[in-house]
Amino acid sequence: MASAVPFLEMNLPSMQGNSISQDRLLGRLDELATIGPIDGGGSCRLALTDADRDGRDLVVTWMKDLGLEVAIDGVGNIIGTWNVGTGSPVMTGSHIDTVRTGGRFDGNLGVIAGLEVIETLMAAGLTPARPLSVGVFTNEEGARFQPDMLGSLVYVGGLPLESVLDTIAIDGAVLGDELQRIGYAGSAPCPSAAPHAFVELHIEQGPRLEAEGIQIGAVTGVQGISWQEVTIAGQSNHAGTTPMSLRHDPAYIAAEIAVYLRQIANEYGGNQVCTVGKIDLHPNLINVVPKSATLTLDVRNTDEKILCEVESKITQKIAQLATAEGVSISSRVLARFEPVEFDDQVTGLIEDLANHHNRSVMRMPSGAGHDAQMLARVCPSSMIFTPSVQGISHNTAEFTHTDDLVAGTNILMDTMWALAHLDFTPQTGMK
Ligand code: HGY
Ligand code: MN
Ligand code: MN
Repeated sequence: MASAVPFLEMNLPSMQGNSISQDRLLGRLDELATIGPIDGGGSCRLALTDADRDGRDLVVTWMKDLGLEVAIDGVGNIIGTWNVGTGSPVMTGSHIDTVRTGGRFDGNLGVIAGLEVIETLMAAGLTPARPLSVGVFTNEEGARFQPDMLGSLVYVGGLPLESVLDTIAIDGAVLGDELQRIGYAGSAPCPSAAPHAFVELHIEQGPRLEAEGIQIGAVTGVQGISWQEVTIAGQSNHAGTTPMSLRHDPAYIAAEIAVYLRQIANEYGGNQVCTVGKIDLHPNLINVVPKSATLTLDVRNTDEKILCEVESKITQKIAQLATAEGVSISSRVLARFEPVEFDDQVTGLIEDLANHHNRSVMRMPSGAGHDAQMLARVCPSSMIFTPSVQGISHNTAEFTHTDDLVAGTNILMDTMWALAHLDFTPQTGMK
């Protein structure tokens, strides 16, 4: 059901001839991309590294230049608020931490577009009925610390801050120490008070919008995510002298697991995806049958029941492989989030506003995890997607056309304005 938003009565900013500034939007995206630069024009700003700190400092400067109230909470989330109007804020935002081979739009667009919306409204002398906030959430990617969306999960009370501060990174660093080291162990309370509503602008990071020739995604929810780390312990031995029949080879089992994940994803089809993204062998030498192999499994589906079924089959298969090879297996859960449904009223509003902006639009679930899926636990939330060229992301070749960036940000502006003037009876199950 789309929203029946009385646009004419709302006098949306775009209806008063206001558009965001393309030059300012692109200028900030370019400037942020220069922090943690890597070949190919992307960035590497793993959460709470020096590069992440430098990116944070830049965004905080932008927020302060806009006169926003800047709050930093105990897990390093940065919230910039334009404190006008009354009541709880309409919030937008995303993340600026990246994967190791990050593009220039993933997360960054959502933060910079939020600032652009506020700056445009200020310049137009338009004051919303509610405060507007822009969030920069810590460790959305989950590349250095797990789980992903860690900062927004703490922000909504999904994980206690104390337990999170002891999280160990893939490089051995401790999350709380890193927050202190980069100067982002803030004092603002978390969990924080729930916003009135939350809407996130993000690139799709997949091929669907481009393939279907659609300009805007009105996102209906986020698929379920299951991350685990599997450690296989075998017998280290000489590569040249050890007969194949006597081997207990963790690398071989790791490879078998990777092959099985591809097989089961193909067997289930549909939205099922399975990825082995990280394999570490020890001692990782050409002439040594490894002592151990540690690998990560990323398994996702929009349907929780199917996701559980796939997880269970993977667990059984790993046990069979281990027994046959005479290796031992241990595993730990790194992240487990059930599928999330966004508030249909907010998704409907986005759909209507896309039409109002003469942009083709379709409803779709998100394949990637996002901070919005955590905010959806405490307030009506949804997302606006812009197309990704060739569906590429988590890759420096990530690209979205300027026209789509500008249209997405203008729709974000009208959505935030409308949300500031709408009172919601939350529809989705708030946790
Ligand atoms: O893994 C994800 O879906 C997101 O990029 N954190
Ligand atoms: Mn992202
Ligand atoms: Mn990402």
